Amino acid sequence: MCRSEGLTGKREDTAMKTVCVLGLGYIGLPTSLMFATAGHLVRGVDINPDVISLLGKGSVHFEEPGLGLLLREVLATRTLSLHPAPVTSDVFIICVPTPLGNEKRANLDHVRAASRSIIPFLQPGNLIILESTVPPRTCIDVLKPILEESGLEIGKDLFLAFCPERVIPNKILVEIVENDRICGGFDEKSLEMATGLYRSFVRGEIHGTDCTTAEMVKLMENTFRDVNIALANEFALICEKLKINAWEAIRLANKHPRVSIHAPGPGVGGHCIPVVPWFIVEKDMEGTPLIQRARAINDDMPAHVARVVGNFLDLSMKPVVTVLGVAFKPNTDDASMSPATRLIELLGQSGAVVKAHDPIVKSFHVPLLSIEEALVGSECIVLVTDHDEFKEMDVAAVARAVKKKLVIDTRNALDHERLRASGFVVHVLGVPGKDGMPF
Ligand code: SAJ
Repeated sequence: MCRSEGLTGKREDTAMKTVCVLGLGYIGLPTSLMFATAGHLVRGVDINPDVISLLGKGSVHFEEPGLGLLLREVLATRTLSLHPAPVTSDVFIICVPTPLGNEKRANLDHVRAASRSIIPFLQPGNLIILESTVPPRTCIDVLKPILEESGLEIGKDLFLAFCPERVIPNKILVEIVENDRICGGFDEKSLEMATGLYRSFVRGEIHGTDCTTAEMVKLMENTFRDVNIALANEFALICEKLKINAWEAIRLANKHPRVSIHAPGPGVGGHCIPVVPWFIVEKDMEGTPLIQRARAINDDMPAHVARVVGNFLDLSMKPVVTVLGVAFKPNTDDASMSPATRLIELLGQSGAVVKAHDPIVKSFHVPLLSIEEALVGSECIVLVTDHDEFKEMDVAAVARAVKKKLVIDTRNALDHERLRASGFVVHVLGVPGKDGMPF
């Protein structure tokens, strides 16, 4: 037995387990750290030797508040050990990526490989938990047959559950503890075991259901967000045409007690929201017109922003366009599937010389320049990511650096009055051309 106080502050007697976590990325690493802090013996496994070696030195491979500190703590107390391959354990938790594959279907190669890799280590009584986001029925149709190649039967010798994460980057260590969780069990016993395990650190409620419902719940959550962002984007485009301010209209509509319209923007990025709706669509192409339309609207937003830039500048004349921010969301270093990628590509194809700057992102597929370099000769600044740093920019210095004073703010995040006072023409996504420019 172990007493878990740790980060959860909750004193709960739970049987100490050996927990093997497969995949030490955005979810697997924090999950390992939380189980280790709660007193379990965690074996973190990653197929990438660089990740194992870096983590072993107490450094983390992505930015997340508090993560490095916690890693060093659990390494020092030896409640976390790091391994290149699975180790015999009571529980196996699979946290591997499920990217979008061919024909916009989930690529489950990593899930299959991780499941196969634990077969030699499975013993009667083991619990296997999938955390990766997957299409409905993956536990039943994909995981179960693979795990049963061990000769052990799910529901009799082995127990299986799907327990998706719900955390948001930058607040992972808070949300992983505080948020309610959904836990889908193959049967009652699997559900009971998985729920008991997560209770060792989760302070939110744990809601039990079956595996396939839990898989669908996870997809519904992100699809809800994607469809709502598409609605906000569609409103923004209509408001531009109607010559009204979409942000003001949304603010007022949200005064209704049952309305909560999302924010328009240059498109939707990240590991999940642009990908996950397709995991529902692949199960029923004919039955998902709304989800598919929402995806198309959000995917087209970078093209809309590129068209707006083209309304102000003759791109064939090769003007320098400065893209500020390539992260998919503010104050993070994560540029996965960022709308900046498509925008930069489209502007480049139209002839613009694109210079990109991001104060936080370290690596991106196009070179990231310093703010000074990115502004030299600029004829248009496009704000893509609303990092705090951009909101605090020295407007007078920016005005001195650029060739032409034009800003396109796709997030309605900058101080437009200050920019205009320094002589900038400012266009805001979803707002008619105050400065006299047509759409
Ligand atoms: N965005 C908008 N308008 C909005 C909100 C977001 O354009 O009103 C854009 C953002 O700029 C960003 C993208 O959408 O490019 C996604 O950002 P996000 O912050 O909404 O989502 P993620 O991908 O960081 O995290 C989501 C979360 N899911 C939900 O909010 C339903 C998180 O809780 C999940 O854990 C995560 O997906 C996941 O892993 O599934």
